[in-house]
Amino acid sequence: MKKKFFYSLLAAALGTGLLSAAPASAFEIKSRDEAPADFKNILQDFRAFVGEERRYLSPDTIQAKQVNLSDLTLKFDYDPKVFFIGETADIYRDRLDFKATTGSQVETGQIIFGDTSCNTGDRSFPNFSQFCPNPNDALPGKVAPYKPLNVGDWVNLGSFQAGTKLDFQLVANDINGGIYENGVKAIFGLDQALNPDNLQHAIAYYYKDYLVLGFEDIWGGGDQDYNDTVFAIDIGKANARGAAKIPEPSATAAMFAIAAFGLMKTRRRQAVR
Ligand SMILES: [Ca+2]
Ligand SMILES: [Ca+2]
Ligand SMILES: [Ca+2]
Repeated sequence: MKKKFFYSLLAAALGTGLLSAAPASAFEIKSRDEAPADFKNILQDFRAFVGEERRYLSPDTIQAKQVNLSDLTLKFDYDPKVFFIGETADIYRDRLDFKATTGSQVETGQIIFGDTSCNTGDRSFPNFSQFCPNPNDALPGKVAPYKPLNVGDWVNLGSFQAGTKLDFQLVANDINGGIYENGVKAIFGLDQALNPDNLQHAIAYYYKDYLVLGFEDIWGGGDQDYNDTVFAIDIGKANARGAAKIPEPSATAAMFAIAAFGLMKTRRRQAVR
């Protein structure tokens, strides 16, 4: 009897299109509680890489933090993991995609996070506003991966062999229909030369064997705060240490430098007032 009732419910749901709205997700999004201990222990530190909405970064800083593409090529076999850190996107809700190239084999168009907005429901997370100054409510009818994220939500990208090139793309405001300029969709990658506006849209930091990437989601660069979507990648200690590190005295110094940008901005604001 119970089974019959279930199937009639199922049929009704299918009939109304309720169930067909659920998209297939390539990756299972897990919570920070399920994250490896190494990550959980330093999760609070990562807020320094988000920084303020519309923070000022000098052109030199932006250029110095250009992603070194060779760092994304695995030197050792590994299961890379991607952790959502935060965002400062106000109206836009971006989508993060993953691409892997192993020899001539290309896996492309895989959605990691369909809505890289911070979840308003995560406000009780310590220092939430420093990770997420502009959180958003879920859009009606959307299910994972098209739902806002909690800080530290993550996916395991799967097993990849040495020589695999990892790549990430940000599809600006995709869930709201995307952004178009002269009919060209705003999809920004790590390689500036391949971006439709020919501008740099990502900056990179190393922190304790994690590669942290921050994206600028505005066509033409906009406010250039490069924190509209921020995520950390675990490429494995061996890969991270084998990578040609981005010139930076130390991660701690980088964090202080970022904090200083925030401070300068605050002072400027106070001066204006
Ligand atoms: Ca922003
Ligand atoms: Ca937001
Ligand atoms: Ca921005």
